[in-house]
Amino acid sequence: MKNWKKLVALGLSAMMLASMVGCSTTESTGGAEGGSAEGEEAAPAASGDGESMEGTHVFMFKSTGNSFGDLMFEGFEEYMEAKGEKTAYKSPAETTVQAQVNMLDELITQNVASITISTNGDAGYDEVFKRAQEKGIPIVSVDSEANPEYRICHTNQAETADIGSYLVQAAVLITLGIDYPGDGKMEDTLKEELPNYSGDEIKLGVLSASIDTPVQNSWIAAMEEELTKDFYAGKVSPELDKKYGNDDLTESTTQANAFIAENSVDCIISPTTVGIAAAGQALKSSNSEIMLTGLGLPSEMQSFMPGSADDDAFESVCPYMMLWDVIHLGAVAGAATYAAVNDGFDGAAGSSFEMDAFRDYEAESYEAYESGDGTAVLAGTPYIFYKDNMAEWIGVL
Ligand code: RAM
Repeated sequence: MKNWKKLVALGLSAMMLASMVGCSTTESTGGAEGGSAEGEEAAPAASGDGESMEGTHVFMFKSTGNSFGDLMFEGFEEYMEAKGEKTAYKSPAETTVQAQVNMLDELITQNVASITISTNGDAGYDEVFKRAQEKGIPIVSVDSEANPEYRICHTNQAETADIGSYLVQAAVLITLGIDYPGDGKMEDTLKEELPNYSGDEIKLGVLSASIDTPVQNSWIAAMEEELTKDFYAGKVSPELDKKYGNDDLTESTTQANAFIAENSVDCIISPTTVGIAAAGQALKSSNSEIMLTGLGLPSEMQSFMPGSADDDAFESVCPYMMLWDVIHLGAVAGAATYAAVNDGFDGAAGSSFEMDAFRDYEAESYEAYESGDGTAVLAGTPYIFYKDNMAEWIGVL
C-alpha cells in the first residue's frame, strides 16, 4: 500500500485541475491548433496534403476512438509543444499489431523524430522497431509495453502488482456489498469480512481488451497472483473467467452479454476503459445481478456509478472503480521521449531525466528501474473513483 499517499496527492491536484478546466477533456484533442497533429483519423502516416512528418514526435495509441489514448496524447502534446516540439497523433483504425506496424513503417520512412507507443501485442514489431533503431529514431512505450530490446524505456502508469491487487480486492468487496472502505483499507477490510462469508465460492470474471495486449495481460497475471493469498482460500475462486472484447465497443458488449447469459460470475473486472463502459451499459440494461469494477474514465462511467455521497452505491452496477491521471501519464511519456532525443537519456537502469512542471504537478526527476527484460519509469498510482469523489472527476477524465 506504499503508494496511497501519492494517490491522495493526485486527488488534490485533480480537484485543482477540475476547477481550472471546468469542462470535459475527453473530446478528441488530435487536431491541435497550430501544431501538425492530424487527429485520430485512420489516415495513412503520410499526410495527404504533403506536409512533412520529418522531425515530428509521433504518439501512437493502440487504435483510434479510445478516449484513454486521446487523453494521453493531450498530455504528451502539451508537454512537447511547451518545449517547442512538433507532435502528431497517429493510431490505426484497427486494434492490431499489423495495423500499427504498417503505420510505423511509413512514419519511419518519413524520418519522424521519435515514436511514443502503446502496443497491441508483444510480438511482431521486431523488424519495424529495428528499422527505427537503425535510423536513430528512439522508441518509448507507454501504457502497453514495446519490446525491451528496442525501446528506450517503458512509461508505467502505476505498479502492475498494485493494480492487480486493488482490482481483485474491489471486486470481492463489491460482491460482499461493502462500500469503498477508504484509502489503504481494502485488504484489511477483506481480511476482516471474508471469514464471516459463508455463501458459495465467489467467482470473478474479466472482460479484457485483446488476448495479446501486453498491459492487460500483465494486470490479469497480477490479479491471479493476488488470488493466491491465503485469505481468499475457499471463499473466492482462484480461477478468473476471461473474455476479450478487443477494446471495441460492439465486441465488448457482446462479451458482456455472454457473461450476463451465462450468469456464472458475481462481479466482472474490466481492466480497460472501453470494456468497463460497454459492460456498464450491458449490465444496466439487462438488470443483471452481476456487479462491475475495473479501470474506467469517470466521464464515460457516470451513468453506471453513484454520483454523490448520499447515493446508495449498490444501486449502480459499478459502485467503485479506479484509474490514474491519464493526461499526466501522456506528459511523462513525452518528457521521457524528449529527454531521449535532447538530453541523452538512454533508459538504462539508474539513469534519469528531469520533467518540467506540468499543470499542477511540480517539476520532477524520473529514474529508470528494471522492469521485465527492460526498464521503465513510474508515472503514478491507481486512484479510486467512488461516490464521494465522482462528481469532481467527471469533468476531468
Ligand atoms: C483502455 C486501453 C488501455 C488501458 C486503459 C485502462 O483504454 O485498453 O490500454 O490502459 O483502458
